[in-house]
Order: sequence, then C-alpha cells, then structure tokens
Amino acid sequence: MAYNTMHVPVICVASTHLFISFFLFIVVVFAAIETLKCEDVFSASRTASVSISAARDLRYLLYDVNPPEGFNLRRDVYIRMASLVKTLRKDGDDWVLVLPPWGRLYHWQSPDIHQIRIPWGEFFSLTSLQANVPVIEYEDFIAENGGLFIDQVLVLQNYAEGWTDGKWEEKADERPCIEKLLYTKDKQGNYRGWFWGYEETRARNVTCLSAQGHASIMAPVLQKNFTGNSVMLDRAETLLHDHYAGKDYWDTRRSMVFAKHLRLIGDDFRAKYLNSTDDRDHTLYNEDWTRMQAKPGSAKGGPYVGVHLRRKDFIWGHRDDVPTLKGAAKKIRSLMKKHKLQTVFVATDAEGEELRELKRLLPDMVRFEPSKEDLELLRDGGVAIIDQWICTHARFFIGTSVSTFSFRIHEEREILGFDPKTTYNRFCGDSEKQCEQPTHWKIVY
Ligand SMILES: Nc1nc2c(ncn2[C@@H]2O[C@H](COP(=O)(O)OP(=O)(O)O)[C@@H](O)[C@H]2O)c(=O)[nH]1
Ligand SMILES: *[C@@H]1O[C@H](CO)[C@@H](O)[C@H](O)[C@H]1NC(C)=O
Ligand SMILES: *[C@@H]1O[C@H](CO)[C@@H](O)[C@H](O)[C@H]1NC(C)=O
Ligand SMILES: *[C@@H]1O[C@H](CO)[C@@H](O)[C@H](O)[C@H]1NC(C)=O
Ligand SMILES: [Mg+2]
Repeated sequence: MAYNTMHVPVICVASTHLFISFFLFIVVVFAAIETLKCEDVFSASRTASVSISAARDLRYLLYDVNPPEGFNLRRDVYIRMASLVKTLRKDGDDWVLVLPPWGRLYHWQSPDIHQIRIPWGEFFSLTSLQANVPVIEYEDFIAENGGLFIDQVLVLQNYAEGWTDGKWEEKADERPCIEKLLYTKDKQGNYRGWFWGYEETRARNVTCLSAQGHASIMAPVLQKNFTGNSVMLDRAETLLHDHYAGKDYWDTRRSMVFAKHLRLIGDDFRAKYLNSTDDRDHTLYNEDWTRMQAKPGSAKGGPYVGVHLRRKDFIWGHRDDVPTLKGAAKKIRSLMKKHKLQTVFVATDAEGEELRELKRLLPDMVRFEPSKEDLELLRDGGVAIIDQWICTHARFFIGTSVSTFSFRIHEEREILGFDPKTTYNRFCGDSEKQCEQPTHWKIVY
C-alpha cells in the first residue's frame, strides 16, 4: 500500500535536546511577557474599580466541578461561570472570577509528574481570558484576599424531589445536602476540603443549595443572600449555560486561547512532520482574539486527516456509537482516499495493548508522543492541548461521538474558519444503525 512508502516516522519523538531548549526558551520569554501584560490588564481593571469603589465592592467567585469530570467538560463549565460573573458585574459589585487550579483529574495519570495545583496560565493565555471577564489565578486570590479563608461554599445539587408536577421551573433554594458532604468541620469550626490540593485553605461555612436553571439564576442569590467577600460554587456543572452557542458563549470560548508555548510546539510539530504551515494552509491566527474573525470556509488546513479517537471509559461501557479499532482504521483509510491525503494524525487516549493494536492497523500514522522529560514540562494537560491544536489544523477532521475533547476541537476549527463539512464528523459504531453526525454551532460575533 502506498502508505508504507511514506516518509513520516511511525512515532514522532522530537529530538529531546533541541526540544527542551526550544521549549524552555519560549516558556521563559513568554512567561515574562505574559506576566507584564497580565499586570497591565489587571491594574487597569483595579484602577477602574477604585474610582467607583464606594459603590462597587470587590468580591470573588470561586468554583469547582464534580471530581470525575475531565479537562474538556471543565472548560465548558468555565464558560458558564464567566457568564454568571458578567451578569453579576452588570448590576452590583466588582466580581472577579477565581480560576480553579487544575489537577487530580482522572485521566491525568502519567506517573511521577506533579499534576496538581496547576495554574491556568500553563494551559491558557491569561491576557486573553482577561479581555473577556476579570479573572485571577487562585494563588493571586490567596495573596489579595490576605488569607486562606473562603467565606462561603455553596454545594450545588438538584432537587431531591425532581421536577415537581413535571414542570420545568428555574429556582434555587437552600436544602439539606443530598449526597455525603465532601467537607469536614475542623476543631475551630472551619471546613476542610479538597480545595485543589491547597491543604491550608478553609471555608468558614458550607451549605447545600438545590438549583435548577441557567448559571445566572445564581446572581440574585449571590448578590442578596450570601454577602461574604468570597463565595465558592461547588458542583458548578449543575448550572446550565445561560445561552448555549450565543454571542456571549462564543466571546468566552474565543477568549480561551491556548498558552502560546503549547501552540508553538504544535506549530513546530505540524511543520516538521505534517508539512503544515499557517501561510500555506490559510490558518493565520490572531494573538488578539477580539480581532480574530475568519471568514467561514477560508481555512484550508494542512495535508492530513486529523483524528480524535477516544478509548478507555468510552469503550468499557461497550457503547454502540464508538467503533472498534478495526472499524476506525477502515474509516480512516477511506477518508484518506476520499480526500486524497496521504497522512493521518491520530490523537488518542488508547494505551497498552489497544495502542499496540492501533499501531499495527495504522503503521504510518503520525502521533505526538513527547519524551518523558517533555511530558514533565507539558504534563498531560499540555499534551492534550497540543493534540487538539494539531487536529484543529487538519484539512479534514473526524472525532468521537459525544466526546467533549472532540467538541473543543470543533469549536477551535470554527474559530479558524474551516468549512463545517470538514469539521463536524464523527466515527460511527461498527453496527450503529442511525449514526447522527455532530451539530454545527456557528460562531456569533
Ligand atoms: N493527549 C490526549 N489525551 C486525551 C485524548 N483523548 C482523551 N484524552 C485524555 O482523556 C481526557 C478525556 O476527558 P474529557 O476531557 O472529559 O473529554 P471526554 O471524556 O472525551 O468528553 C482528556 O482530558 C485527556 O486528558 C487524546 O486524543 N490525546
Ligand atoms: C434569599 O433571600 C430571600 C429573601 O430573604 C428568600 O426569599 C430566598 O429564599 C433566599 N434564597 C436562598 C437561595 O437562600
Ligand atoms: C452558615 O450558613 C447558613 C446558611 O446561610 C446560615 O444559616 C448559618 O448561620 C451559617 N453559619 C455560620 C456559622 O455562619
Ligand atoms: C509540502 O507541501 C507543498 C505544497 O503544499 C508541496 O509542494 C511539497 O512538496 C510538500 N513537501 C513534502 C515533503 O511533502
Ligand atoms: Mg469526560
């Protein structure tokens, strides 16, 4: 087969020495720039709030998500919280969103790597987030707040009785906790909990709150009922999007620009192993997301099929919308033929025997597989982002049914201006009857 004559190495392990020095150089330079920029943005926002400080008190909104949820659903919950903060700021105090440190995620299991208390700045551009809504890292919150106390934790839950009369109604009420509380009272009467691995953090009070509705139904509750300086919403995924795929959704989504060093590593990989550059592929990216408005269909993408093949918990349940590896390989070959592409880039969480089988089935696939040293720097989250970034730039993309990892790639491609036909595609189960393809969500500017 023609694939066997490809010049692409079976496994692309970048030259460690070069990679490390390149990586460190960028990290240092950009970390410095980011810090400067962040301080600028931040002091500007502070100055603004000082001038009207009599009317607007500074208040902090913190949040966390159900522990088993992964990286990409958490990115979705961020959008809901950003929307709530915008609502809170419209009338009332000077609310700031505190970014929950990354860590202890079920999928981030690479051994011997520090994977907790990771600031958002390692994965996302803080200046870009700041241009949408005021945000700060948790450690800055500790410093500014002058201590380790969170005034009030509200553990969100559904209503024990479900929807009364089968009627949907938006509401929030203090209620007894339904599940066992993951916070325990200490000798001083304060609450200890996970708090992203910050063992010294304590909450003064923890209450359960049944809530059903959009994120902004919490605004009056936070403005009137809980007046502490810092309020944390735990299980924040309980709240729905204010307006899914509306303008505000997309503003926040567009502001979630990946950290520059991760984009550069992805770009470097594209150039080296996939013959893909922004100029040729019409995927020019504007560092300032507020000025980025690619014409739909303008992006061409690099000469490869991008694949996100989700395994692990997606196959353990024997779901019928997820293909076998054989089924996936067959589909990939047919897509390469159809689109006249000789290269395939595969992002997957497959491991062990599954990964070996995949390599047997697709010996010429290109993968981003960092060395152990690089993995220590990038961590599992950074590698996931680089995989997503490379899939984002493919001429044609196919993902896995209802995977939020694939959904985030769809959005990133939408931002770059790809024709939706090349983006909203998913694998079908080997014997899936009705294989509905993903929904196209058009950007609202
Ligand atoms: N590097 C990498 N990690 C992946 C890939 N697919 C899944 N993962 C990991 O598994 C997690 C999947 O969980 P999540 O983000 O919740 O997405 P979902 O479960 O597919 O909806 C990701 O966050 C990654 O840590 C992949 O293609 N590449
Ligand atoms: C908030 O306060 C109002 C007025 O006191 C009360 O009616 C409402 O039930 C409270 N809501 C919550 C969620 O505590
Ligand atoms: C904790 O919050 C609940 C609900 O608002 C309130 O009734 C209670 O008095 C608070 N406890 C303390 C110690 O402040
Ligand atoms: C890379 O792509 C360009 C045009 O897109 C082509 O001319 C060139 O031959 C390709 N290089 C390799 C090594 O495939
Ligand atoms: Mg998940």
